[in-house]
Amino acid sequence: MKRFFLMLFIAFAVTCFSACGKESDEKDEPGLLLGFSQIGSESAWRIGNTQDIEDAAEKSGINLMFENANQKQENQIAAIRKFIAYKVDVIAFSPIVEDGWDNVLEEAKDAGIPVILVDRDISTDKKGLTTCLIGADFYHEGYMAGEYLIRKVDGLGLEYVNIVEITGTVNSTPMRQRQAGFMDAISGDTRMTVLESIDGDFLKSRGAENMRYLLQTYGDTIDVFFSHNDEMTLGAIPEIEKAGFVPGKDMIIISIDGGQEAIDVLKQGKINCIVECTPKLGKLLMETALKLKNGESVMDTIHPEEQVFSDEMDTSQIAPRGY
Ligand code: GZL
Repeated sequence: MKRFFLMLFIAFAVTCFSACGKESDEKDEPGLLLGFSQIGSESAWRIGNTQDIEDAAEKSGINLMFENANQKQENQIAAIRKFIAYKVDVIAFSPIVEDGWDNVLEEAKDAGIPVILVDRDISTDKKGLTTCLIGADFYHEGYMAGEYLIRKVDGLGLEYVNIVEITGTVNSTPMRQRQAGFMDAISGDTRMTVLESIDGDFLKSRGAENMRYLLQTYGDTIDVFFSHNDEMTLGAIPEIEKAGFVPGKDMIIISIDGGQEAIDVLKQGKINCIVECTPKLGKLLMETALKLKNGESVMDTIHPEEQVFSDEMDTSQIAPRGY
């Protein structure tokens, strides 16, 4: 009988230890660690993008190491090196400009850490530095802006229009491609003249400053204002009003992003068209990071769905934007 109880105790002890072993293994099995370098907080779009990525990481149980570069490329490069040192599973970042990433991305490649581009692209001759780009088709955004302008000019029966453009950060993907798409869309239309294109760096303050300069230079000859993002548009509109012009009437205003503040101004008739550029890339990013960690293949480029909001529709029906 004693032997029976001894065997029972041994069996019980073995079970406990193996279960503890499993529990401690499970505790030791960490979730995916994702390092993300964000450009900064320059716009409602960027702030919405950050929030969406943080929410998506929490929902998917992914550990997010987040670094805000405060609009400096050198801070993004330092963040990527930090992620390499921490041996994260996946690196993701939104490159503030397209050039200057080869060295640090070679280091990530040598460390065997896959890199996902979020929002913006890089320019490189080297192969295999990144696995995937998750972001808008900026060329198509610019092209849709140009197509809207052609429809608007047709509808107003205008024989010619003078255009001013305030661009986003020079050498950034959205700046390059939005400008290319817009200019390609209007290039065959002899009614269109671009008076000047000026860098606003996606900043509200620069939108105001540049519009002051353009109004002082071209005055009431400006018929159209094409802006690469809502922040600059919202900075420019008070300057247009101070100069005695009615935005959306005396000047056709076309913007890009589609944040709530700008949509509300569209509803007031002070902006004529906003091409959507969704900041909600978090879910796509987490899905892609998990696929890479599991050794699954991913698409080279993932473009989210986007639409155009304009005075051609009943703008009162536009749903809350969430950013
Ligand atoms: C576009 C994004 C741009 C936004 C701006 O995807 O990179 O940067 O249009 C933001 O508002 O600053």
